[in-house]
Amino acid sequence: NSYQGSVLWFTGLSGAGKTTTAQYIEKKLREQGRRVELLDGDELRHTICKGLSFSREDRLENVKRITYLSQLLSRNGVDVLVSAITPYNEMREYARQQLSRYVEIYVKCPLHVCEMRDVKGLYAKARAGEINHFTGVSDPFEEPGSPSITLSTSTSTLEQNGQIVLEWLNQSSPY
Ligand code: GGZ
Repeated sequence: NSYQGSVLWFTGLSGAGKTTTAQYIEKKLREQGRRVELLDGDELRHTICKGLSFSREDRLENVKRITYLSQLLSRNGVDVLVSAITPYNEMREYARQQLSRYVEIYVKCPLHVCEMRDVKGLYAKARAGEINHFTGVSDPFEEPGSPSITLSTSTSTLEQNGQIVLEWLNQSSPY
């Protein structure tokens, strides 16, 4: 089997909806009979990325490990969905260079909306100074310059965004 999986890389602020969107697409792709794996930055930080901080250096290391896992899976025909903030252009360029079927999906949502949602209460903690280097508050997020797809989670529904990605995939042969 020479099918090469794609790597759908969801980048964006904490709380923008990366994981929720990725989970939705994961389910749809699985229903199409594809083999799919979702790699969630926040989850991997409890296992193979345990102990890494949120310094620029450690974030890059985090992304390198996720990229490596994505390589192993995708070359064996698994479609990979990555959900990780990936705040620096340098990191996204690294992933793009390493992965032959890299699809960058910018999950766009204004900071004030992420902050209003504050699903995990992390923004409040960051504002209170309890979390240092928090992306968007006390650490940078460089806007992706040329994503394959941009999704707006503040103005579109989950279903609409899912549809955009699935249609994009259908149109990009040989996917
Ligand atoms: C950003 C942080 C931080 C800091 C903890 N900055 O929304 P979440 O909670 O579930 O996902 C975020 C996750 C970020 O890990 P990533 O591996 O995606 O980041 S990166 O790609 O930059 O390596 C957030 C939580 O961890 N979190 N502290 N300081 N997000």
